[in-house]
Amino acid sequence: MSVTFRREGPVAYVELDNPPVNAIGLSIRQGLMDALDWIAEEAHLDRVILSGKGRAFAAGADAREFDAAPMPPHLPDVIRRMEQCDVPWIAAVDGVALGGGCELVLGCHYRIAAPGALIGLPEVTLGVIPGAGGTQRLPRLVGLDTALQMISTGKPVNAARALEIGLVHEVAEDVNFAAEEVNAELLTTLPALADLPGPEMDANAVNAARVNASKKTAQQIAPQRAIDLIAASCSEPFETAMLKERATFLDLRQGDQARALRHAFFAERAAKAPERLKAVPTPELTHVAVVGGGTMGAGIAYALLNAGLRVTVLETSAEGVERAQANVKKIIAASLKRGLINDANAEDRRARLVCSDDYGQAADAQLAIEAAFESMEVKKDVFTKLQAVMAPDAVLATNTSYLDVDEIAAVLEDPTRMVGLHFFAPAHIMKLLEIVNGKATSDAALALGFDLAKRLRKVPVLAGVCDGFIGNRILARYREAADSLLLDGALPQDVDAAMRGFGYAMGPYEAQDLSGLDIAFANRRRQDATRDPNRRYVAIGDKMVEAGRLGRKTGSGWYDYSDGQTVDPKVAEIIAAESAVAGVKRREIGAEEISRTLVLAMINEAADIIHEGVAQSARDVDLVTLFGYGFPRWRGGLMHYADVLGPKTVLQGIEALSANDPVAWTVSPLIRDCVERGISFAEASSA
Ligand code: 3H9
Repeated sequence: MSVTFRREGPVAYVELDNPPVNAIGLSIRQGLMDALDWIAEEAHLDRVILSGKGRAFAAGADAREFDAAPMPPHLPDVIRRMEQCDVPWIAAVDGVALGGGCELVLGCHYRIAAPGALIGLPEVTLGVIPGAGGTQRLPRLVGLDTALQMISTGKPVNAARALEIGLVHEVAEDVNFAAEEVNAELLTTLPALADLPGPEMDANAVNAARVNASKKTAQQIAPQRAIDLIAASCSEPFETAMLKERATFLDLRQGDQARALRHAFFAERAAKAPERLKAVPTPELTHVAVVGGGTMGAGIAYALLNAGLRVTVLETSAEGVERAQANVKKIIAASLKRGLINDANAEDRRARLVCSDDYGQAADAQLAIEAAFESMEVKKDVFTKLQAVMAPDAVLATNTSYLDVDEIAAVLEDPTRMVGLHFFAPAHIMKLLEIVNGKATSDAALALGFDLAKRLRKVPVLAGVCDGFIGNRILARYREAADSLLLDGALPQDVDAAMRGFGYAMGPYEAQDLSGLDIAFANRRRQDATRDPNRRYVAIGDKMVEAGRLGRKTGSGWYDYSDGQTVDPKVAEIIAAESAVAGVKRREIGAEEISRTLVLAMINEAADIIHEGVAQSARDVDLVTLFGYGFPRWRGGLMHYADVLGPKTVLQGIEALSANDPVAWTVSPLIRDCVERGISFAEASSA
């Protein structure tokens, strides 16, 4: 039974019971209808108290049902019946009341929240709009401006704010007790929100919401459609607007954006340790050593401190120790300033931090994460020292982005204890953690990596060893293909604009200016010895570095930064000179061709990565591109997008490009396989 109901005297208790978060699927909707039928038959009830069993009131409509045809009874009808019930309903909200859960609350006549409750309409984050009256009842209750803000951003409010805006009548520790105490006479006077007049129109507020949505959620349909409907609440009768809301909800639900956002939502939640690792015993993590207190090491250290762990940051000199200490404390201070932690939290984090040049301090750590300079010699030296002081079963992890984990592990007496833990900067914010499975890596070391990811609330993705693992290997191909377009006729600003148009927050050249052109330069030098001599090599990036244009840190890179970010004609000169050297006749390249070429380059590389077993699945590539590389979430991740295009279209696109450059555009066997078998990339890699 997903809904239970009983009475005690004049009080009926209706409880949602669909673990873990009371997602509102068919069984809850039907259960509520059954409860309504039962209430209609019961005499002398003066209230119905609606609550959720477990940690949530209700997490909203069950999004797993969104791929199938809607099944009656529909939620808007359930809520309308609650609202029109002869007996007043009281929402007793403990935990989250989101989406359809919040709409149930709005259908109640009286609303109470526990102090820790979170109430909101986050539907736009799933590419839909509130579809059970949220766009009509919320503005009637809290006013146009607040409703616009809450629904178009999808951000929920806490109990205190809910009280302030009038979303709930009261906040109480014991919501059920408070509901029993509400004055029975008062209850009979409370209106159904549907019967209230709509809010006064305020065109400025509506426009402001539109501008904000087009900035924060550019190209996304749902926020704009939600704003239309909220605006309609000012002028249209409730029932008419409800029909529009329903039609819009159903239309969006089956669209590409909603499918992509649902995919991202469920993929994130499915990112867990593989089944075989679940049974592997792991030590309880209490103390972690981090080697290197630079930007990356300090970010990792802070993430560990945030998760309640004791952290020792190891450096090689007294100055290094001082710098590490300052770097971590800077992050603590910034978090304090942003209100993410309070003074006591900050103090507690400082108390669990030790920075030292004595490796002996790491002796009782269960795990060490090396985040030292990206040099094989340096890394080998670090692990030799760690091995000398740490327990033989402690796990040793490297945060290398490109170096061979197996070669690093070879320095250890027991290479099975080595795993790659590839964090992304800033490590305390970015959610992705690539867990790199070396040739010798034991299941125990991998399992500890997954434990750590859970503890840090990161999205873990298992990766095999190769140059760049999953994410940086795709990134390298993206950049290579972009450089090739520069040589053929595009300019950095064209490429950046095209990729922003595709949905990235910034283009590849703007991103390189942020991280520094010297990093990619160093990688290209490392790859010089192994690069296929037949592969087209574009030296524009090298020329930029030679000209001292390393990006923002030197005041110029692909752009000039002396006065904001501006296009610098010198860059076009460097590029044109390289085209001339290569004997290339430059041509106009439009935005559509740029984004199509770059996305196909990434898809082809990712297909190889899956084919080689470096990534376990298309879904894992989606997670990496979404949570580490800024791929637009509303496109669902790189391989989800590839499936939207379809393997056949992908193949045709790559074959067309390969006619001019067969070496860089060798079609991945996975793509041919999918086309031949008539299956999607998701299907090909989920077996
Ligand atoms: C909607 O309501 C439309 C209506 O307006 C119109 C209707 C007509 N559906 O996140 P967690 C699963 S649209 C299905 O790990 P937490 C989740 O997959 C909906 N399943 O826990 C996971 O499953 P598993 C609007 C859902 O404590 C498990 O529950 N609502 C749903 O970190 C635990 O989830 C939203 O957008 C769902 N709606 O966070 C809210 N929600 O164990 C979406 C959760 O198999 N949900 N699951 O991996 C959330 O934001 C978070 O899940 C929540 C809990 C804050 C609730």
